[in-house]
Amino acid sequence: MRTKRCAVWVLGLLLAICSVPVRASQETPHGVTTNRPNILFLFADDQRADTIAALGNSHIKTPNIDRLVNAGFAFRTNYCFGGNSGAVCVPSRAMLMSGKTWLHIDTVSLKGVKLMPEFLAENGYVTFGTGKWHNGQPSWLRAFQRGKTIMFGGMSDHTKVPVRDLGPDGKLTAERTGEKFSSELFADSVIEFLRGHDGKRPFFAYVAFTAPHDPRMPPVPFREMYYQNLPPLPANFLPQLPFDNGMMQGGRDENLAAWPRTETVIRDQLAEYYGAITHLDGQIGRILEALNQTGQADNTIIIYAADNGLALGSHGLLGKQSVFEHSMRVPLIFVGPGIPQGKSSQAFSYLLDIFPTLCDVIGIQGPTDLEGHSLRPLWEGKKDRVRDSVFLPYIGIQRAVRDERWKLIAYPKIGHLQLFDLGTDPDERTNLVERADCAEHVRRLRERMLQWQAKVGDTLPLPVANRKPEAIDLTGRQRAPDQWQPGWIVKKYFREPRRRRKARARLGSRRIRREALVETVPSTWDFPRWGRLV
Ligand SMILES: [Ca+2]
Repeated sequence: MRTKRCAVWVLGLLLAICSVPVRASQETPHGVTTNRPNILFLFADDQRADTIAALGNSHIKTPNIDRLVNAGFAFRTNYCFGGNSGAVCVPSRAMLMSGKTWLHIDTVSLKGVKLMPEFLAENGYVTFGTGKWHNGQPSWLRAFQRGKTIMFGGMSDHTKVPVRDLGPDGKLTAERTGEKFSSELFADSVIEFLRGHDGKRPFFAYVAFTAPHDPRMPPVPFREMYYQNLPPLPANFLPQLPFDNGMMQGGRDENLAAWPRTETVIRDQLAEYYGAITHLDGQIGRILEALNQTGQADNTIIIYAADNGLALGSHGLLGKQSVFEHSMRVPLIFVGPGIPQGKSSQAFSYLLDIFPTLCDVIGIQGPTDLEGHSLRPLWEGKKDRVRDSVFLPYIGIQRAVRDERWKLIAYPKIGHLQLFDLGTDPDERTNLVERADCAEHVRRLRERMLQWQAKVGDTLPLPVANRKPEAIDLTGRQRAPDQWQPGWIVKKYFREPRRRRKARARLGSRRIRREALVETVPSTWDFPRWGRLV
C-alpha cells in the first residue's frame, strides 16, 4: 500500500515537472531554473588590438565593431597567453576553448579537456559552430551540436575555403570548396542558424572568421580604399629586427615580404590587412542585423575577440611569433544584458578568462580547474583588476612579463633581455635593460617571471644577465610563397623586379645586395636605433 502511494506521488511529480514550460527557462543539472541569455561569439584571426576605429585607430574603418564598442565593454589590455607553436592560432584557440594555459593541455587535439561549448551544451545550450577550427575534428564534434561551413586547418585562399558541414547523421560531410569569400561564407552560415533557431533553448553560436589572416587578399574595393589612402607606418617600424628572436628564419609569416622591409611594402600590406578587417566588419554588420531581426538581440551576449595579434612591420617583423605587444594583444569586447555601454578597462585580461566569465554571467558553476578569472566584476565595478601582471610564454624561445608600467622580455636561447617602460614607450622601442637606474625593475620583473613559471609549471631556464645578441642581416634572403597566396600577391611580393634581376645577373649577388639596400631602404633605416632596441 505504502509502495503504491509512493508510486502515485512520483508519477504526479513527474507530470508536474513535464508540464513546466521550457521556452523561457532552462533547468541546470543542479535543478536550478534560470533565464539564460544567448551567446554570439565573433572571433577574428590575427587581428591586432589596435585596428579598431572606436578604440583609437584613426585610419581604419570599422563601423560595426565600433557599434559593439559603443554598446558594450572593451578590455583594452587583453592578451593571448603566449603559445607553444609557430601557428599561434592552435594554442590560442585551445586556451580559449578550455580556459586553461597551453602548458596544461594537449593543444593540438584537446583530448580529455572540457570545452566551453561542450560545457554550455551540458547546461542547456544549443551550440553552433562555423569557420576555422584548428584543433582537430574529434574536438569540434565534441564541442558543437550543429555546424556549417567549418574549415579544419590554419588558413586557405579566402576565395577557395575548404569546408565541411555537420550532416543530420552527426557526421561531417566530405570537404568541398566554399563558394564565397571566407568572411561572407561564415556570416551566411551563422545568419541561417540565427534565423532558424526556435528559441526554446538559448544558443551559443561561434563564428571563427579566417580574416584578416593572410593571404591579405580582401575584395578589390576594400584594398583600393586603403591604397588610395595608405595607412601610416607603425611607430616602431624597423627594416628588420636586428637579432634572431628564434622565429625570424624559416617561419612562414616572416617570409611574406623581403628583407629589409621597406616603407612601400609595409604600407601596402597594411592597406591589404586593413581592407580585410573592413570587409570582415561589413559581415559583422550583416550578422548583427540578422540578430536584431530575430528579436533575440536584447537577450544575447555578444563577444568580439581575436586569437592573436600580428607585427606587420612593427620591429621589422610581419608575424605573430613574438611576445611584443602588437603580437600578443588582442581585442576583447563584451556586449549584452547587464553589461555597461561604451565603457572600457585597462585591467589585464587573457582570452582564457572568457570561459569563466561566461559561466559567471549565465549563473553556472564552471569546471573547477579553469585557470582564468571571471571578468564580470570589472565591468560591474566590484574590482579594478583580476591579476597584477601578465606572463607571455612563447615556445622555448621567448618569455615576457609586464606590470602596469614595465615589461621584461627574455630570450633564453641567446641569453638576451629587453626592458621597456611601457608608460613612456608603449611601442617597445628603447631597451633600458643596461641602464643602471633600471636594474631594480629588471630584478623585480625577473622575480615575477619566476613566480609565474612556478605557478604554471614552466620549467624553461631564464637568462640571469643580459648578453648582447649577435646582429643578423637577412637582406636579400631567398623566399618562396606558400601554396595559399594568390597569383597577384606572389607577383607583387615574391618576384624580384626585372631591373634588379638583370642587375644581379650582371654584377653578382654581393654587390647588388648593397645596391638594393641603398635603393629601397627608407630613411628610417638607422643603425644607431638598433643599438637602442637591442
Ligand atoms: Ca591566428
